[in-house]
Amino acid sequence: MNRRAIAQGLTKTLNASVNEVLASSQQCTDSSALRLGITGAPGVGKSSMIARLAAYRANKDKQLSILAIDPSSPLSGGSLLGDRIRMADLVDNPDIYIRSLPSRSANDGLCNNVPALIKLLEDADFSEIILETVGVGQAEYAIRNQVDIVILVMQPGSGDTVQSMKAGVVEMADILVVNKDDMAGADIIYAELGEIAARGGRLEGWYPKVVRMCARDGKGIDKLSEAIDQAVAWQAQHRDVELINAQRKRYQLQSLLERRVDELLNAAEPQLLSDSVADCFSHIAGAIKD
Ligand SMILES: Nc1nc2c(ncn2[C@@H]2O[C@H](COP(=O)(O)OP(=O)(O)O)[C@@H](O)[C@H]2O)c(=O)[nH]1
Ligand SMILES: [Mg+2]
Repeated sequence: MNRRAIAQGLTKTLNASVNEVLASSQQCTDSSALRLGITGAPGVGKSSMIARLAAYRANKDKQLSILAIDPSSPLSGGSLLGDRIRMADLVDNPDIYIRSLPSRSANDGLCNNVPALIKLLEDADFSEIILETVGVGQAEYAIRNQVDIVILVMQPGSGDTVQSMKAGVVEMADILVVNKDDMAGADIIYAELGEIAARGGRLEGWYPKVVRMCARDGKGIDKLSEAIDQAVAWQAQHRDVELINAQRKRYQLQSLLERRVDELLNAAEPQLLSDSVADCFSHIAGAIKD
């Protein structure tokens, strides 16, 4: 893997303007790479879990990349993952590429040009691409259509965690993880998630797997990896590739349009706003294509 080229490509793509993305006219749709989305509140152990998972799943025939879109992620700070696992463990792994990205640039909790960033990694022949997003509600919805499998990570002991999660966030996951199994209260949240999973997931016929693990010492990572393989096998039989591609395209289209409208509004203010809303609207709508 050419880390330098990948790093430069990612930076360029991250900063690409709407027009540059359009000009590249790449189809950011389904491919052979497996896309895993890992989400959950800050501090539940997403980064720690990803480090374990990546080390467990990567090998010379299966290279893996990680995009961490998490402003609070220690990935960006240097010392990755708390006490036991260090960034160095992954950085030294020839089969893993990690990049952390600022989420400031997009308003949905992801960053700009996520579809094109993923496409770049797919073209670089990674077999698996892991996206870490901070659990702010919006990002879960934004990520859902960009990945094949959504993994929601939770931890015990935060009281009424499951009930208090925004409706739909838990239901949207394909795999539910109770991390920090070493902490008190893990049984309770595990049972709660089991009940939710039994109702069925976002894909009809798929009942989300519930996995408990401890990212700190790695216990249970084999179960998580197994759950991913089961979800992949199930999806291979049941997924509607045309629908998935349409949803991915729609997301990309919508985020490019939103950015373009933002750009135009910023450029036109404040004079523009002295007109009626209808006039402003026609002005912006007309300018979108220019
Ligand atoms: N007790 C315990 N702590 C953990 C476990 N996994 C992660 N942590 C700690 O939780 C904190 C947040 O972890 P991090 O991976 O950065 O969480 P993220 O914000 O979700 O990416 C760190 O101090 C980790 O060492 C675990 O399984 N058990
Ligand atoms: Mg993190």
